Amino acid sequence: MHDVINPATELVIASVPSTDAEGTDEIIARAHEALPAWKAVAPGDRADLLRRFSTVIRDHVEELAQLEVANSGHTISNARWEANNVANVLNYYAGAPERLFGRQIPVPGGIDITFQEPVGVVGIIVPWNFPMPIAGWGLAPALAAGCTVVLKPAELTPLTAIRIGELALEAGIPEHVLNVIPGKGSIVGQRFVDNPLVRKIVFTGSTEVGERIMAGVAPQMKRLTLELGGKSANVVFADADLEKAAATAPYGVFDNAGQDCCARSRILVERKAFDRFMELFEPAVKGVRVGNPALESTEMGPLISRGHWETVSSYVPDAAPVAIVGSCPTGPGYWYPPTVLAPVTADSQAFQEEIFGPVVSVTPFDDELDAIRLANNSEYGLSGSIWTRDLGRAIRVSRGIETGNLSVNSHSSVRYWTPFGGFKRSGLGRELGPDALEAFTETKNVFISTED
Ligand code: TAP
Repeated sequence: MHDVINPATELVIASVPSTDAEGTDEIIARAHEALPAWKAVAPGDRADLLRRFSTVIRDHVEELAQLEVANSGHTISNARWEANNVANVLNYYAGAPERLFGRQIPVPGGIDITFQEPVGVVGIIVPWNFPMPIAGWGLAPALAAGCTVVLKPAELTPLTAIRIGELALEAGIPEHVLNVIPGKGSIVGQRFVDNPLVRKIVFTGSTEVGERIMAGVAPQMKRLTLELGGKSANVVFADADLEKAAATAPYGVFDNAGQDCCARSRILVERKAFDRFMELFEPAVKGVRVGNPALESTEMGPLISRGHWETVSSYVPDAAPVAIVGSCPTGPGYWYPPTVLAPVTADSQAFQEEIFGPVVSVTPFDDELDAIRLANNSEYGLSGSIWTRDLGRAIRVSRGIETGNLSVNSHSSVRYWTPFGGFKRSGLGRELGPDALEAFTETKNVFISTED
């Protein structure tokens, strides 16, 4: 058993089984046995089941959100958004089973037709920072494609995934089609990698573990989607609406206490606007309301664990160039205040490494080329923002930055209608958007002779 701790109180709120390797293999075997029947469900019926699943989630948004507040320290408003996101994504992919078309290709001597076949059992490995949405982005298109799913939530945050598994059954998803398996990554996750009945892995987590999984699946040529770390740039040009850029910058990096792969944790500001930006940024940072995540007014909760608190703190040693510090509660809970380091040079650890906490660095740049060079001075390429009133520049800089998801004059990152994923060491493949089912199907072509 594993104790689940509320990061805002440090109290144990539940105890969850730690599945062992044998137990994991048994569940994988059942998911494999459930495949033929799930694949045979008529597309319209599979669509109906996914819509019903979406509705049941929608009916339980408040319960799921409260569970996430207690387990992960997410603010209640974020947690409601996250639960609704699962319902929305299920509803979106409920449109897919009836649109899984093949093609008809005229070839000499006959025709060739193609089929999109489900890859088989899909293993989804979820990190602790967004337990609900990340589970949903994998399981919804996988189920829509006719795959069955084994899903491992993070050991720190298993509660909402376990509940979503129960709600799937309540919605009529057949037994063993969606299987939630709590336990350790090194045991349950490793079985997903090693067990040949799992044909595809969707991994979201650190680049380090992603690398190991990629190497681990190579001998079996298992299909793989990787959503990994980030160190995204928020690029602010002097011609931008500086008031808006500065007022929203805290929410682009401190949302979910900075435990966000898309966090804009490097703010790059054109040198001639640097002082003005910092002047505007200070009250915005100090105004972030950090505290009890169950309160409607709270904007930022605690970090996930004591161990993670120590990691984040290590990026702010006594000698760090701390320019602005916000406030946070004292007492029980893994609280860390919004912290701004400035000016930070590109060779420093805070500029290069993913801190995954509410710590942001600010660095000046000289011109467009310098901004692109600095933004690309990272092994990661997941997200980012560009602030300018010059549309041509916004497009030029967007094309220049090596990253998968950008927003102009906005800090939003993920929309389930559009493909999401990273360049460089931020990942492999794309989730969400209209083409997501390609990652859960194999294309088969069948030649039909028209010879006499
Ligand atoms: P990890 O430590 O990599 O853990 C992620 C998941 O992998 C957990 O469920 C973990 O299990 C499991 N795992 C650990 N070792 C494993 C192994 N050997 N084989 C299979 N599974 C294993 O990451 P984290 O600290 O939870 O999450 C933070 C990281 O995720 C950050 O780098 C963040 O940027 C990234 N992230 C990326 C995205 C996208 S969409 N790109 C979104 C969110 C987060 P345990 O429960 O045992 O730890």
